[in-house]
Amino acid sequence: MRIIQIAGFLGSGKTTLLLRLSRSLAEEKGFKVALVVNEIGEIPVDGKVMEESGMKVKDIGGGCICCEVASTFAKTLTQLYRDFSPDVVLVEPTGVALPRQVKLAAAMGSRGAPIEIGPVVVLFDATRPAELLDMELMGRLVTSQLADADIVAVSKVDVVDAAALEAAMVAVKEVIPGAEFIPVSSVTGEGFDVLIERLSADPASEPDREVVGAD
Ligand SMILES: Nc1nc2c(ncn2[C@@H]2O[C@H](COP(=O)(O)OP(=O)(O)OP(=O)(O)O)[C@@H](O)[C@H]2O)c(=O)[nH]1
Ligand SMILES: [Mg+2]
Repeated sequence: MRIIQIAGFLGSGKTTLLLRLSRSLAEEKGFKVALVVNEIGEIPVDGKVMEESGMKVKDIGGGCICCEVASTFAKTLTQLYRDFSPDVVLVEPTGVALPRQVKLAAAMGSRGAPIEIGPVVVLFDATRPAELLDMELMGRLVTSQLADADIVAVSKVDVVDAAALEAAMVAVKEVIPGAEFIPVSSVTGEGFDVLIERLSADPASEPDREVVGAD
């Protein structure tokens, strides 16, 4: 059961991407997909609609899955495995969570489920790079989130021009030199082919991928 985090700062486009991505992974790759959402964001996830398309949705409230409700998160993963046995679990943490802590919390579910910690996708909103990386504002948190990314998905590229996209990537590279970028738009679907291939790649081809879990 592969756990894929869709992380990133508040409003970066996590839920919108998660909804489109979950459909693509189910339809194009034939994966059984579950979603775990840790907040009441701008766009609600309509569990009923998603479940009609054969997915399972769990909504965890009452705190952050990387700290206050980490054990609820771990139990939710175990339960999902027992009841639904998904191939992929897409997780949306809150916009202020640190992906490395969410990973640790997910690994706690490995006592009751064979958990593979998949790639961490961190969204970076291409429409406001300067504000996001301003160290007087949210820069420290955003930089910390980006440092945990396996893939930086530069989001909302449908509303920026090529120069602005380039500037956003240059700004991220300055703080995270080795970042792997995929420019994406959840409106047009740009970048989704690349993202889907990257997320569904066989983990055996990525030797540093963490695999933990019950046998
Ligand atoms: N133009 C454009 N707008 C987008 C895209 N993705 C998301 N948005 C918009 O950005 C806003 C925030 O999107 P959400 O998907 O709710 O972002 P989020 O990261 O889940 O937000 P929180 O959960 O509140 O942190 C919404 O108004 C979306 O419609 C995109 O690819 N292109
Ligand atoms: Mg959201």
